[in-house]
Amino acid sequence: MLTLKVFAPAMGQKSPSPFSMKAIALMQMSGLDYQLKPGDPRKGPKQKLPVLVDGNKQIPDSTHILAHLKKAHNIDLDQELSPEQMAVAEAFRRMIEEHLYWVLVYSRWIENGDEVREGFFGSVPAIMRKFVFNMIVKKVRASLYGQGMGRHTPAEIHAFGAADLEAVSQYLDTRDYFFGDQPTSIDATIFGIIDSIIVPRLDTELKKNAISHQNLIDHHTRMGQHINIKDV
Ligand SMILES: N[C@@H](CCC(=O)N[C@@H](CS)C(=O)NCC(=O)O)C(=O)O
Repeated sequence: MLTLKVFAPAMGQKSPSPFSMKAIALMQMSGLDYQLKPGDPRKGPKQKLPVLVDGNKQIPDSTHILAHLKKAHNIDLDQELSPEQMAVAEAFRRMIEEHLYWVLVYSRWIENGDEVREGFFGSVPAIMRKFVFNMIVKKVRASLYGQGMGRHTPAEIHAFGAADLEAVSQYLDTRDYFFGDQPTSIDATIFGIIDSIIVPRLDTELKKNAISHQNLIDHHTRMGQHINIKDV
C-alpha cells in the first residue's frame, strides 16, 4: 500500500502546503490505492514534505513523486502532451514553485503571522506557541532573504505575485485545464498553489489577486471535483 505523507490539515486545507496539495492531486489523478498520513518534515529524507512511501522506498519531492508514478507504476499523467507543451509546463511549474511559492510564504508567515501561528500551532500549549512560532519565523525570514524574495518591498512582492497569477490566467484562458479538456500534472501544481492562496481565511493581496481571475477560481473548483478532493 502506498502512503503519502503530508502536513496535517490546517487553515481549512486538506494540507496547508502547495506541494502537499499538488501531491494529493497527483495521487488522486493516478487512480492508485494509497493512504494519506500526516507527516513530520524533520523525519523525511530531505526534511520536507510531501514524501511518498512505496514499500521500503521513500520518495521525497512532488516532482520525484510524479516521476515515480511513471517509472514504478507506469502512470504517465503527461503522456498526451507534445514536447512543446512539456516545455511550457516545465517553465510554468518552475515559476509557480520557485517564485510564486515565495510570495505565498511571505503573505503567510510575514504578513499574517498571528493567524498562521494560531492556524498551524493552535494545538501547541499557549505558553510555548509564540516561542515555537518565533523560532520558525526566524528561519522563514532567513529563507526568504536567501532566496531573494525577502529583499523586496511589500509592494514589489505583491506585484511579483500579481504578475505570476496573471501569466497563469492568461495562458489558461478559457480552457478547462491548462492544455485542453484533460488535466495533466501542471494542473495539479496550479491546484496546489491556488488552493493554498484562496482557501485559508487570510486577508492577503495575493488572495485578492487570485480571486480577481475567475478562470483560476473555476479551474480550482473543476480540479477539486475531478480529483474528489472533498472525499480525500
Ligand atoms: N520541491 C519540494 C518542495 C517541498 C517543500 O518546500 N515543502 C515545505 C512545505 S511547503 C516543507 O516541507 N517545509 C518544511 C521545512 O522547510 O522545514 C516539492 O516539490 O515537494
